[in-house]
Amino acid sequence: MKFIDEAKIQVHAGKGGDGSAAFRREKFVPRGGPSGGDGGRGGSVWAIADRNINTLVDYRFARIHRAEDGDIGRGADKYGHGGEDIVLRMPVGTLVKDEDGGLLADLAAHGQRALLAKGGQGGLGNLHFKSSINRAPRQFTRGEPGESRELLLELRVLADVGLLGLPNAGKSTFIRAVSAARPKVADYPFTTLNPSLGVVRVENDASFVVADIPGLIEGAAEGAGLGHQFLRHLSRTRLLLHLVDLAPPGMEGDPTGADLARDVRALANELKKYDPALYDKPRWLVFNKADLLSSTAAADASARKIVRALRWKAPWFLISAINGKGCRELSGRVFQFISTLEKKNGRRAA
Ligand SMILES: Nc1nc2c(ncn2[C@@H]2O[C@H](COP(=O)(O)OP(=O)(O)OP(=O)(O)O)[C@@H](O)[C@H]2O)c(=O)[nH]1
Ligand SMILES: [Mg+2]
Repeated sequence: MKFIDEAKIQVHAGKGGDGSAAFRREKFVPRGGPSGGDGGRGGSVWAIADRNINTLVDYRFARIHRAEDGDIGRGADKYGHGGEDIVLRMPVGTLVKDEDGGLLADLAAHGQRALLAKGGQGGLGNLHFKSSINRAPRQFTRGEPGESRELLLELRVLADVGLLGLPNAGKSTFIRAVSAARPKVADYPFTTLNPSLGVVRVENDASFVVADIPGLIEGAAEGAGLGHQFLRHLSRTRLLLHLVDLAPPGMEGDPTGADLARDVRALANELKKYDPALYDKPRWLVFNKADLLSSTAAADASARKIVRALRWKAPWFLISAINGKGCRELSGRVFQFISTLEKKNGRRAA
């Protein structure tokens, strides 16, 4: 299972400006010769690897990238201005492929550049066509078109945050609430069969990556449910969000929250069985489906009971993934947490 962030874009380089077919017409220059300058070169489209960008999410919104055309040549020996190049900043590690999947560029290191679409050459002005037998050429050439391409950008990404929880806890719903990813959501267990990623955008240049994985159940280490092999996708995350359904069917009459607390412990145990390092990762509790309780106060009281029963020391949150309530605040806190870690330890090598 590969986690791949991808985007399809179009790049269009600028057309070269046409050459000019002008003649000198100055007062004191009788029988002026050809004076048409060349057209300017069209702008090219480049990619550059930038370590400050970590996802391709921007390219899923802004798909078409066009560089300027070159100016046409003018009389009086004037050359047209070249069109401005554009440079697209992409995460380090981005692979640029053409429509057929052929690799055009591998932006492996910060600062590496690749030409994606070359600007058209400017046309030649009639200046160039003057010869001993033709002193007044009217010839000029047109600018060449710039290259145009459909490209596929691919980036292997590592998830910063992993979602953990029983089947139906609302993991996929949560990822839909906070990212553009659209994993399947349904009211039966084990809807998610394969892990998938969502890129959560906090502000303009600030984002992090969340992994949605299948539900985990007690006994997974022994093969119950979908087993626990998929937990390997969480091994390089920095934070786990443990989603808990506050109102699972059949547990409505659980005033002390004892059963839910027990479930939280059971899943934590499964983590430990898979890999003690996973168990030791920072883990936050996220109580979901607050909307199913009679009021926010009632949901908050339920959550507090569980927190108390667990003697939970780490952060915890109350959300409603289905209507997005509390999700922004949670994403903000997650982002803060991850960026603080990054400042301390440096960015994780991919
Ligand atoms: N009322 C309510 N329902 C929710 C909320 N979040 C999720 N659900 C519902 O709970 C059911 C399960 O949601 P999913 O997002 O598929 O749960 P999951 O944790 O991804 O489940 P698996 O992939 O099977 O492990 C769906 O019917 C959702 O609509 C919520 O905040 N409130
Ligand atoms: Mg799911």
